[in-house]
Amino acid sequence: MSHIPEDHPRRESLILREKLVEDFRKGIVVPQGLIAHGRGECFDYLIGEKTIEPAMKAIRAAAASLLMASYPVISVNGNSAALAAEHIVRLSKAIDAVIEVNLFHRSERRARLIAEKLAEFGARDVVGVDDVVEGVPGLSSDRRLVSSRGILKADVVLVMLEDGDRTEALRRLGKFVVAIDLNPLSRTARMANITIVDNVVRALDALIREVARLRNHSRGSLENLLKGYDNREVLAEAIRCIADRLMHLARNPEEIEVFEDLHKEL
Ligand code: PTJ
Repeated sequence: MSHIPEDHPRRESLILREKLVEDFRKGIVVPQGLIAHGRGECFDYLIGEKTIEPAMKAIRAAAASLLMASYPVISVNGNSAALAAEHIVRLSKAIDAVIEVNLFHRSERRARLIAEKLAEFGARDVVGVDDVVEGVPGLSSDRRLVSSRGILKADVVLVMLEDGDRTEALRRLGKFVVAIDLNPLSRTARMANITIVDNVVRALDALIREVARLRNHSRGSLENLLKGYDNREVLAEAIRCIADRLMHLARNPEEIEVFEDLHKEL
């Protein structure tokens, strides 16, 4: 990994980039994944690079749904493995979920490399490597290839950095889909039952904490939490967060950080 100075103002963001580049070189991340990350970074800027309140609402509902699930599955692709393998394994243990490798740009080698990376972080059993079947009707991408011990059997599926077609196809199959996607306008965001508009790294961290907090709550209280959740409203709230933030800066130019002696340079 390239050296990133301790005091670099954008250190956290650069570390994530380095993780992706490193795993791109290893063959875990595809080139398209680097582009997808750039789109995500842009939305992360717009939400202020923090977990916004609507994301917190979605995280609470997601934790409730995962705790109530009878067969939860965490779907992992190249980018999510590069950015958050450790979080994914920790969450899978906390909710007793199966981890499945599911790729848009699939190759057996990539699937195996991702499973090996997850195993390095302590994953016991990762499906979706050499046990996949054509399991998602109406989907022509490689994401239709799923495991009968994983997504095919799941009632709740957690997806990250997705393409909307698959989320829609999973919904048609009757799966309850929780998505993590920084873009509140994406098809994935709109097709999922619950959408966490946040960076996958922050979102998983918060989700693990929320699962621990809700673990001993009664089923009735978890059900109530879910009943009160409205994904359309939460997405609208996330869009308002971005709009309000931009309008605030547009109306208060003194809050835009610039180099003070800008004009003296002329
Ligand atoms: O590993 P593969 O073969 O399965 O391919 C993975 C990619 C990411 C290439 C594939 O799924 C893809 O093309 O995804 P999309 O359609 O570009 O969608 C990715 C979505 O994730 C976009 O809406 C991005 O805004 C969002 N995103 C990017 N980085 C992050 C993110 N969301 C959360 N956290 C991020 N770090």
